[in-house]
Order: sequence, then structure tokens, then C-alpha cells
Amino acid sequence: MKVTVLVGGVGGARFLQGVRELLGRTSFPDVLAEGLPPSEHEVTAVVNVGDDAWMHGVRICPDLDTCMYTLGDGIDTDRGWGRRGETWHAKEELAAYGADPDWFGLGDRDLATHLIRTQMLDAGYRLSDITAALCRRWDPGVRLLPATDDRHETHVVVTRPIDAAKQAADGTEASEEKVAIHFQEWWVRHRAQIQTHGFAQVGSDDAKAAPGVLEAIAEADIILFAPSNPVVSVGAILSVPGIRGALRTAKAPVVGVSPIIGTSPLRGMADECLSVVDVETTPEAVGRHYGARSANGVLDGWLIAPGDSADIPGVKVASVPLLMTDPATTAQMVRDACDLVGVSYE
Ligand code: FO1
Repeated sequence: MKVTVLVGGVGGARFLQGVRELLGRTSFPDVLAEGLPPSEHEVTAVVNVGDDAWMHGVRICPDLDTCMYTLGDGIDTDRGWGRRGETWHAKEELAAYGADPDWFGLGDRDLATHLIRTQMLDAGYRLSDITAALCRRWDPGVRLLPATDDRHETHVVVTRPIDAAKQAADGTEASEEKVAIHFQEWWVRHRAQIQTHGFAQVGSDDAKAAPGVLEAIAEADIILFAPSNPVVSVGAILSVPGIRGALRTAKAPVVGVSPIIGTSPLRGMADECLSVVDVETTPEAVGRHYGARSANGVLDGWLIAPGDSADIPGVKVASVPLLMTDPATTAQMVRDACDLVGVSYE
């Protein structure tokens, strides 16, 4: 069986643990650690790269790393990102130099990943090759593919106050300005608590899907959307030219898992992101936002939580437990997704 999953960071990584629990370790020879029995299934995760950023001269890929560390048992489960057993000496030293940005922390262990990645990028390797190389250490048991090897960063258009010094230097009387800032600045520095007008992918005109992504979508037996942020995670993947079209013409059914239970996101700040794009924080509104494949959208099935309801024309909906408490519980969600569209996982 070939399974392709669109994922963001924390929620996506936990969902992949459930897929791996159900289907076993992937049989892709290049990602299978020596000596481990392969499964007869192939699982490919198409991972959001909209959060990626340059910080202190190194390339950060938060969602790829969160998936890699979570599946490789190296994640700090309390934070949901970065390494377990982390120390912060480099961060303290950077702060002592007054280095910018001072609102973003790179842990010492995590820094090694970014250093290797940056060296390989400098040497001309593609992000997809680099990810495969990093995964040889972490052995996630799932093929992790960046949605694109190209720059496809999410930027956020905000209105922010102009500080007095800048006002004086620019000779402006305006007290606020409309600017586009990197997603990480919006998310980590402002915690989304700033007047926001919209999201834009920077670089998407030229971006194309990374090697293997369109094939993984075209050849899949089932395609799943993890309960990741529908705007800045799955939405950013869908905005890579070619990916949406590949989903619309794929032979396999596409089933999404609602990241909203009742009117609350499972985690993260999905409600802030949804309100920016004028979508209500409900399973029905998010399902309609994705839309039915039979009506220019991308879904055939939609899993929502017990007690929730969603009427999405052209999309089969089922209510099943959606809390990803552990891999076994999450595996049941994956079974439910397969059952909804009649795909056998035995
Ligand atoms: N999130 C934070 O809230 N503060 C940080 O300083 C921070 C650093 C960081 C470093 C590497 C990395 O891979 C992720 C990091 N994150 C941090 C998480 C991340 O920025 C966001 O949670 C995601 O991009 C949103 O999905």
C-alpha cells in the first residue's frame, strides 16, 4: 500500500507516528535502517517548508526537523520542537553579543542539524537530498520529503507601530506601518497578537514540488491530510505550484483530519490563522475551505470529532475520536480514514 500524508510540525509528526504504528516502517530502501524488517507499505510525508527561515546564518526547517526528531525519538515532547536534553549555551552567547533576532532560540544540539544542513546547501545539495541524509541518522521509518526544494517561505502582512527612533530617522509622522514579516517573527515574536492582513508565499512563482512529491501523490492508494494548520501548514503545501493540481487528479481518495474540535484548534494558533483568511474555527468551515474534489477542492473524506457536525457537499464525513494521545490511538484515526473511503490497510 502506498500512503502519502501532507503534514506540518507537531500535529503532523504525531499523526505520522499513528501511520507508522498501523503500517509499520516504510519499505523505501534508502530510508530503512540496516537490519530492520521492511513493511510492505510505502509511507511518504510531504512536509511544509513555509516556516523555514535563515537565523544567525543557518537554515532552520522547523516542520521537517519536528517530524524527523519526533519519529526518530529525539524530540522534546514538552515543547513539541527541538531536541530532548537540550542546552542553550550558543543562545546565551549570541544574546551576550546582542545578536539579532533575540526572540528566536537555537538549542546547542539542534544547532548541529542546522549547521550540517547549511553546509550541504552551501555545497549545492537540494533540501530533499539533505533531508534524506539527515534521516539516515534519525531513521524515521517514513520517507520525509520537503514540499519543495525551492524558497517558499510564508510571510505575513501586518500593521505594526513605528518606534520613535525610526520615526525621527525617517522624518515620518506616521505612527504605524504595513509591512510583510517572516512567519516566524509573526508566530514566535508576536504570538500572532498583531493586526494581520494576510499571508503570502515568498518565492512561489518559481517554486516547484520537490523530487518524488508529485509521484507520491499520483501513485498513492490513499492521501491523508494530517490535522495540521490548514492555512500555514497544509495551505502552504497546497500553494506549491503543481501540488494542488496533482491532488485533484490523483487516482487515490484524499481524506483530511480536522485540526479543530468544537471551536478550538487541537494545538497551535490555527484560529488566528483562520480568522485572517476569513474562515470560521469549526470543522465544517475548515472542511469547506479545503472543499470537495468534485467541486474544485481537494477532499473526498473528512474526519471530525464525536459531537461535531459538518455538511460539506461532495465530501464523506465521519465522526471519530481525534485526540492523538499515543501512536496506538492515532493509528485508529488512520484506520477510520481508510474505512471512510473504502481503502483496505491489511
Ligand atoms: N518556537 C518558539 O516558540 N520559540 C523559539 O525560540 C523557537 C525556536 C525554534 C528553533 C528551531 C525549530 O525547529 C523550531 C523552533 N520553534 C520555536 C518552533 C517553531 O518556530 C514554530 O513552532 C513552528 O514553526 C510553527 O509550526
